Amino acid sequence: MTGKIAVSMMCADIAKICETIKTFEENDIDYLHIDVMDGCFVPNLQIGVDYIKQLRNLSTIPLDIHLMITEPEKKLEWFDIREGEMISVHYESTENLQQALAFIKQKGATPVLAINPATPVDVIDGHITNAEVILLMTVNPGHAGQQMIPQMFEKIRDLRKWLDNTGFNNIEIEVDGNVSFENAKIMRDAGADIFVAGSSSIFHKDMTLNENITKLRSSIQD
Ligand code: S6P
Ligand code: MG
Repeated sequence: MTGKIAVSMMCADIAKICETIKTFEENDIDYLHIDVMDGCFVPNLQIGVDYIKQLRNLSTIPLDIHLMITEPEKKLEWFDIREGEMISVHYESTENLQQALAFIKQKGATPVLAINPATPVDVIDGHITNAEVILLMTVNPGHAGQQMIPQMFEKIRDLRKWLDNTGFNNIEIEVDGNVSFENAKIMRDAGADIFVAGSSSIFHKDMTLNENITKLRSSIQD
């Protein structure tokens, strides 16, 4: 068994985007991870609705859209969500989490509940039946190229244990932030299933994309 890879498109070289996507398709990459930031929920602005629509025409790889925006339930309609995509909404971003997760499910996509590093795992308790994946941020959201917060390894272990002990062992854990080759291995052993790969792995400058993909795959192999 191997974990799934969601490549972080904000780390891709825009000048080589078609070539890069072709390499991902040839390597059976599982998802294209798209970070949407509104300059309000996080201190950065990143990628809009029209860019996402164009990206869908460039690739058959399903999108993993990570919404770092306030009140996502009021904006989900704009994204033209497709079946087979994963859509993450943050626990900290809205008081209407259930509405947001239910909308995603109704569109045939996978509802993902995202939590920030400072948010304890027990907040998911009341929302777990509406989510199919939990996205654990292992850095504070907003920027690529950060150092992972080391306590997050333990958080992955705690969440995996909690899910397994409460009958939710089918719920997957996605990790996002400094998923380096070394960290990915520890995260896999701790119970992570989906790995957001950015500047510290797939787009690492020392090797080619193909070499980086092979190296990451071997880190997340059981
Ligand atoms: C951060 C964002 C992430 C980053 C990714 C970058 O707010 O949600 O998806 O793009 O973590 O990867 P790396 O390896 O540069 O940390
Ligand atoms: Mg992300």
